[in-house]
Amino acid sequence: MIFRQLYDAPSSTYTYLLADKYSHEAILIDPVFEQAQRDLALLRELGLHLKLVVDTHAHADHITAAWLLKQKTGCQIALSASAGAVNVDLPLHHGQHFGVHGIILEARATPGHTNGCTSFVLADQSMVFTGDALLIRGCGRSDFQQGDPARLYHSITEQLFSLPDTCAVYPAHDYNGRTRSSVGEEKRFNPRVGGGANEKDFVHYMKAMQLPHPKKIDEALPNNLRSGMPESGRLPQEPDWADLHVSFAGIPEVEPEWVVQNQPSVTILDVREADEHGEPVIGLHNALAIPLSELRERVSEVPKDKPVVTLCRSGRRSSLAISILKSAGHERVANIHGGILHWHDQ
Ligand SMILES: N[C@@H](CCC(=O)N[C@@H](CS)C(=O)NCC(=O)O)C(=O)O
Ligand SMILES: [Fe+2]
Repeated sequence: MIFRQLYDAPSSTYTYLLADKYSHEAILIDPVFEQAQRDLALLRELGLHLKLVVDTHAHADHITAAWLLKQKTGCQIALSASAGAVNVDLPLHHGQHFGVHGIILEARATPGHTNGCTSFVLADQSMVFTGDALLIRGCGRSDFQQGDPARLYHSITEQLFSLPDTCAVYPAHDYNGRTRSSVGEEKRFNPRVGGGANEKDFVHYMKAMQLPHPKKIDEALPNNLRSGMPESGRLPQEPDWADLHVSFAGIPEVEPEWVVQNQPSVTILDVREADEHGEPVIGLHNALAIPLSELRERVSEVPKDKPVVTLCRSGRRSSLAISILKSAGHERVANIHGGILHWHDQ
């Protein structure tokens, strides 16, 4: 299985990518709206097809990217039926097995943080995605969204602690940068529910906690009850001057083929050194040549009337040119993906 743990720093949320290495079908668990472009870039670069997005619950602290990713890829949206959200293609019930070709997850209802909270157990029980039911050395709060500490206690001890001790625990958040735990570890060391704590111990602990409400709760909840569809029903605005994609490295890129067809409407900035200009680039007219080593000093020579696309031999140095141009106030910029090597291939 291909597995990645991705992080959204503003909400401390983990998104998980699970994909089958043979069928290339992929699942995303708990994707974050603002990170959809990053997730799509990773899928594209790994050659994966997103078939399913699934949230562990209706989050109160960030907006899910489920709807947005569906618009971009045609994937299906899964969520617990108890969450009561719309735009869900696959309403999940306790005990249900679901997934994609080569990856099967079991849905276990683990309410208590919210009443729709569901954990997802990988078929061989080597991993569990616990959402906010069980966090690393913690657990989700139970003071809003139909939260109920006694219910959460039973969810954790009966549905999660019954998994093998070796089962890796992957939560939806960690506020201290911890990435994974295991069922055995949490049974022993979880300060709220581990070490033989009984329901009373746990409930008193949870009731004594005083946490400020999540900053984005008023925006997040109504959006998440639409699976992340904005109230307007419209997709977020994206740059439309080019057929642009942003790489997982965060670099806006265009394909050489697009540049060949759109040369008059862009400035092509060739950042190779002077001694590299021997071989002509087939089909390239009127590039502005400024070597990368001189670009910071000479950036005012780059006209601002047109978008700028940057070029070098392999597309590496030209990607650094993008950040130099951006710091100089250029907004419409893109790297030519793969540089001259890829240009000649295309
Ligand atoms: N400071 C965070 C709030 C985080 C928060 O309340 N997180 C919820 C999960 S949605 C929780 O259960 N936290 C448990 C804890 O902090 O112990 C924000 O504003 O978003
Ligand atoms: Fe939550």
